[in-house]
Amino acid sequence: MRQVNTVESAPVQPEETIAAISTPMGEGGIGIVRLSGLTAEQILTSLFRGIGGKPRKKFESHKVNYGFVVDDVGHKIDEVMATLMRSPLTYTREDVVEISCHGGSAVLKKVLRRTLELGARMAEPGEYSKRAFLNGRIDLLQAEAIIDLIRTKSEKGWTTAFSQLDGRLSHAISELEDEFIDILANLEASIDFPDEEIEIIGNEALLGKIQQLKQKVYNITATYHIGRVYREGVAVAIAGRPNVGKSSLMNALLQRERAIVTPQPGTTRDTIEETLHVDGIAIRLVDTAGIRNAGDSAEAAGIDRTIQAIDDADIVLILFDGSETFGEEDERALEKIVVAEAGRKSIIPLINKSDLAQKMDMEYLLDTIHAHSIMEDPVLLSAKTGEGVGMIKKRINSMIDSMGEKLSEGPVLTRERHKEKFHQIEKSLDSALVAMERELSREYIAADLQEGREALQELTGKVVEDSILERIFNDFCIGK
Ligand SMILES: Nc1nc2c(ncn2[C@@H]2O[C@H](COP(=O)(O)OP(=O)(O)OP(=O)(O)O)[C@@H](O)[C@H]2O)c(=O)[nH]1
Ligand SMILES: [Mg+2]
Repeated sequence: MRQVNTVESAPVQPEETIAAISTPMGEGGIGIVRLSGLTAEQILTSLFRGIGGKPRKKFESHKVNYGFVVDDVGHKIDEVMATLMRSPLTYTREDVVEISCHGGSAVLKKVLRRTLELGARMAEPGEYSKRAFLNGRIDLLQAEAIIDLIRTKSEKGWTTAFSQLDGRLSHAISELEDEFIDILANLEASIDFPDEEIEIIGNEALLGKIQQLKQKVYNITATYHIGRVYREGVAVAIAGRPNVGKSSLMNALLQRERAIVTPQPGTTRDTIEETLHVDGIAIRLVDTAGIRNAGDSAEAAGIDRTIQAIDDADIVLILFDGSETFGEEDERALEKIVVAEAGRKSIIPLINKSDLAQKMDMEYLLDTIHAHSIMEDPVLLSAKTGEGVGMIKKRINSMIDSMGEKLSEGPVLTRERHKEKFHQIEKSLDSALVAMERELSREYIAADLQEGREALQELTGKVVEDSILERIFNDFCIGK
C-alpha cells in the first residue's frame, strides 16, 4: 500500500503517548526516560513532585525542573531533572517530556513502569524518529542519517551522517525534482495543447535538458562508493604473484604474526581478513592467495577467491618482489588484477624486499604498469624491516581523502537504498533519451520522466511504501 506523506501537513498527534528509556542500558551516571504524545504533560504532572513534595500545576516549556518521581502513593522513586517541551519545537513535533534519572537499569525501569501505569505505551524501536518523520520534522534520508550517527564509529562517518542530517542530500534531491517538474510541465503543455500558440520546448532543448539532468544524477550516484567507505570502512586487498611477501605485509601492517609466512610459493591458500584503524577510518585488510596457474584444485579455488576479493576491494595493493626480475608470473598476476579491479583506478603498486639487493628493472616495471593504466607511483617497501609500511598507510589515507574531497561539499549516497533509487532514476532518463532518439511521442518521454520523479520522491519519503518505512525504522534501537 502506498501512503502519501506531505511534509507541509499539520503535525499528526497519534492517540497514544509513547515512553521508553532513551539511553543505553547498563550502569551510567544518568539515564533518560522519554515520553512523546498528547498526554505527556499530564503524565509528568502526575508523577513529578517539586522540592516541597507538592505537585506542580504548570510547567514552563523547555525549562528544566528539579524534583522527584513518585509512585501512586507518593513515595519517591528517584531524584530527577524533568523537562517538558511543548509541540511543535520538539524532536517528534509532539509534546515531549524527558526525565533525567540516576543511571542504572532498576531505577530507570521503575520510572518507565510508572509512566506506563499513567497511560503511556512502550515505544517501538525508532518510533520517536518515525513520528518525527510522519510529522514532517525530518525526511527519510535524515532518519537514516540519525541511525548512522548513532552507529558510526569513524570520525568521517560522523561527518557524512551529520551533513545528511543537515539535509544536504535532501536539498540536492529537491533541486533535481524541480528540474524533473520543469521538463514535465513543458512536456505536458505540448501534449495537452498541441495546436495552441504557446511556447513549446523544442526537441533539441529538451534533449539538452535531459542529458544535463542525467549528468547530475550520475555525479550523485558516483558518491555511493565513498559514502560506504566512510560508513563501513575501506576494503584493501593485498595481491600479487606467489612469494612476493603479501602475507608478510599483512603482518607488518597489523604488527602481529597473523598470516602464515614461508619461503614456499603458494603458502596462502584462502583469503584472510583483519581490521586495522588508520586516522579514524576502519581498514579491512584482505591477504590473498598468490595468483598463478594453480597446482591443484584447492589452490585454484583460493585464486578464485583472490579475484573476488580484488573485485570487492576499494583499494588494491599490488606487490612485486624487488629482489627479482619482472617475470611471466608477475605479468599474468598484473593482468588478472587489473581486470578484476575493473578500471576503478585504485591500485597502489608496491615493490617489496627493499632490504635485499635489487634486481627489478624499474623502468621496465613502470612502463608495464602504466600500460595497464596504473598511474600511482610505486612505494618501496620491506615487509621484513618495516621500511615503507608507514608510507603505505599514508598512501591509503590520501587515496581515501582524494575520493572524499570531490564530495566534501556535495551530497553523498550512503545506503544501498539510495543507490538503487538513483540507478532507477538513471534508467528512467536513459529510457527517455531512447524514446527521443526513436522520435516516439512525447507521452512516452513524460512517462519515463514521471518514473524518475517518483523514485526521487521515494528517496525523501514524500511518497513511500509502508514496508520501506518499517524496514528503516526497525533498524533503530528502542528509545530513539
Ligand atoms: N628479505 C626479505 N624477505 C621477505 C620480505 N617480505 C617477505 N619476505 C620473505 O619472502 C617469503 C614469502 O613471503 P610471504 O609473505 O609468505 O609471501 P606471499 O606473497 O604471502 O606468498 P604466498 O602466500 O605464497 O602467495 C618468505 O620467506 C618471507 O620471509 C622482505 O621484505 N624482505
Ligand atoms: Mg601469503
